[in-house]
Amino acid sequence: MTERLKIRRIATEEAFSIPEVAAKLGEIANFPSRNLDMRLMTMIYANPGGGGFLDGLLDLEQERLRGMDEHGVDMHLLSLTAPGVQMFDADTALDLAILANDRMAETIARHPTRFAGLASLPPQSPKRAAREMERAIQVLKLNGFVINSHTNNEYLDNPKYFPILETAEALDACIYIHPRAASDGLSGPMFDYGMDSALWSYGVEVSTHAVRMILGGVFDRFPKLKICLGHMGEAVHFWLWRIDFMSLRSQANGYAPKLKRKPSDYFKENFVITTSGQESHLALEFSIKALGVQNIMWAIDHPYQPTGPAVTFMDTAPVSDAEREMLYHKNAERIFHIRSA
Ligand code: 1DF
Ligand code: MN
Repeated sequence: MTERLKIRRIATEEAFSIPEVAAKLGEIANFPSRNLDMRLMTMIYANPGGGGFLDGLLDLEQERLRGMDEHGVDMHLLSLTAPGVQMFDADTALDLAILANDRMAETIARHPTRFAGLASLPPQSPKRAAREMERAIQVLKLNGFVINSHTNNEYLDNPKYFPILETAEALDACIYIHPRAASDGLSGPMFDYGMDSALWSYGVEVSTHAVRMILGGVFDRFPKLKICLGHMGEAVHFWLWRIDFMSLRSQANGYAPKLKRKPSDYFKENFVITTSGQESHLALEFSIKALGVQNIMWAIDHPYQPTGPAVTFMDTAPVSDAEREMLYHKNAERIFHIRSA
């Protein structure tokens, strides 16, 4: 192992899949569609080489653990890779979420110091999703939830999803809103130049999702709800001053419900962020100043991002030792209820 700082490293946006989900995504990828997720799905699930990612997604206990050891990564907080079960019909989505959650829990049970996990759920059926959420936390002892942004072009400010938000709040379990490609209404200009996925559309999609939830009053209704955003908060905090200012006008015009607080207050209290796939010290420094170091967690985004540079990024970040401990593991332990080592 390369000489590294001795510190517990918990990586918080680490993707995996199971063969059953991969096979179903392969079927979908073969349908003709203009949905923006299709390019990535075809590359990974309907391509003999799996786009170079499928092996890494399906492997939990071989190369993944070896790579973690090599780079001093103690734990992966696992999540079923995007788009999760959100492109399936409701019954398939529920069945596959349950299967993926069970598999993840079995893996965690075999390696309780190496893995923790965010449970999947089928937003397509919010009431059944809520029951699986309770099982995931209370029976499987998982650590929170992942939702891969929109479902059939709808967002979590839609009241049909309130059973999911209410359940997450009641369980004190954070929902990680992970990207998928931009919904149909946002996707038009994203088909060119490779803008369809992580390069641009993922951030537009998830930042839009977060702003919809804030402006729609979700956090007045669920004041203890915690949402996690990857990719350095999808840059939402860069916009807070402008959103605060402009939201006064949109509320006065009756375009948006009257909020109890400023949009920025909700972002600072109801959101936490991770550094996945955004290895810029400048962006990290800004985020610490804007949001407080207690709200930021380290992530790699395995297998889509390489581990070594993600570790070097945080090992060399211009922060104090105490701040590095928070970024690398203490915040994740608190927010995702991971036992401290
Ligand atoms: C990619 C990036 C794919 C992220 C992902 O899941 C993903 C990519 C399908 O680079 O194609 O989770 N990401 O979070 O940045
Ligand atoms: Mn990711």
